[in-house]
Amino acid sequence: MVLINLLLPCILFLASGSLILATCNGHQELCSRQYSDVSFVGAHNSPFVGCLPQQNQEWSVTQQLNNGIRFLQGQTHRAPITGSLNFCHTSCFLENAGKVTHFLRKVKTWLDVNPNEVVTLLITNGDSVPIADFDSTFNRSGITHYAYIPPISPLAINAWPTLQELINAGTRLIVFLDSGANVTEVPYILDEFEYYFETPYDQTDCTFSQCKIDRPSNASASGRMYLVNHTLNINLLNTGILVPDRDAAATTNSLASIDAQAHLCSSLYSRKPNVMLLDFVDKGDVIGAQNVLNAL
Ligand SMILES: *[C@@H]1O[C@H](CO)[C@@H](O)[C@H](O)[C@H]1NC(C)=O
Ligand SMILES: *[C@@H]1O[C@H](CO)[C@@H](O)[C@H](O)[C@H]1NC(C)=O
Ligand SMILES: *[C@@H]1O[C@H](CO)[C@@H](O)[C@H](O)[C@H]1NC(C)=O
Ligand SMILES: CC(=O)N[C@H]1CO[C@H](CO)[C@@H](O)[C@@H]1O
Repeated sequence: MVLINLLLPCILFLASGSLILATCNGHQELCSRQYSDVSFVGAHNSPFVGCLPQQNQEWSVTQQLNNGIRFLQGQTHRAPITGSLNFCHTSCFLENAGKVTHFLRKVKTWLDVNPNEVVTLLITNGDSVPIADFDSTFNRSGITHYAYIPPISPLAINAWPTLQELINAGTRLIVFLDSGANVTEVPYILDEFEYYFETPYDQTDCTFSQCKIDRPSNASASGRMYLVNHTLNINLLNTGILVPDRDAAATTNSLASIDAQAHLCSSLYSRKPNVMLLDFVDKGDVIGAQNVLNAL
């Protein structure tokens, strides 16, 4: 009896320690939720990091991940001369963030040391690069084995595994491509618009007073997850060229602003957004907003 009394604090300490460790994306409550029932704040143009007008983020991808961002979006193009698949903004002359392989290696290294985390990539295929080139790019980075392959494609919205199931299976990377996916050829690169609809981008209304379906055009909301472009642009020196509004980022990414648009969306579609896509995820309270969306 004395022995048990002596050991009890120790047992409780160890038990609470293991409870704390049993989390999925940082929260025990998320483990039993289906992937399609979890909301993420996403880094829009995650690879374009810096202080120039065409750059959308200030944290490197590893910093984004370290700070709780689990949804990374990026735009690819073929690099001139080398022909490699790179993350470039509109054109590789404007912004060239390097090879997709290098980016994927950083994500893979991060997944290696963070075994309870599920990460999503949304890649756009600006130059209609064949899907096999994406496959070889993924293979070269060593990340492919983490990618989730649905048992059937497309998977119904209510058929997604839970975060715990994805973690247990070691398939903690969900990959979407906006065009050119073909799961017969490459089973883990999923067609974004079979799974999601998106609200309009290039928004200049800082109140985000809409939550319209933009792509696919005429899509029905039912049966789809959805992504909200909560990114604010300004008209650069009245040239008509829209660039991310860096100065407003703290307000755009405040809990109040994200929450207000998410509420509008939820009221229209009777489901909360799956993704709120954001520029400058280092500004505002984006993880706070994600926690509110997930009712944590
Ligand atoms: C990528 O790796 C997989 C598994 O090893 C292989 O089946 C596939 O052919 C590879 N893709 C390319 C384009 O080399
Ligand atoms: C997908 O790939 C398969 C196998 O190569 C091919 O038969 C099919 O036509 C492709 N689908 C589309 C839509 O390109
Ligand atoms: C969308 O619906 C409108 C009205 O029904 C139709 O005119 C238009 O062609 C449709 N667009 C596409 C891409 O299907
Ligand atoms: C302005 C802008 O770039 N908007 C983005 C909205 O989100 C989708 C995600 O797929 C991107 O394709 C758009 O580029």
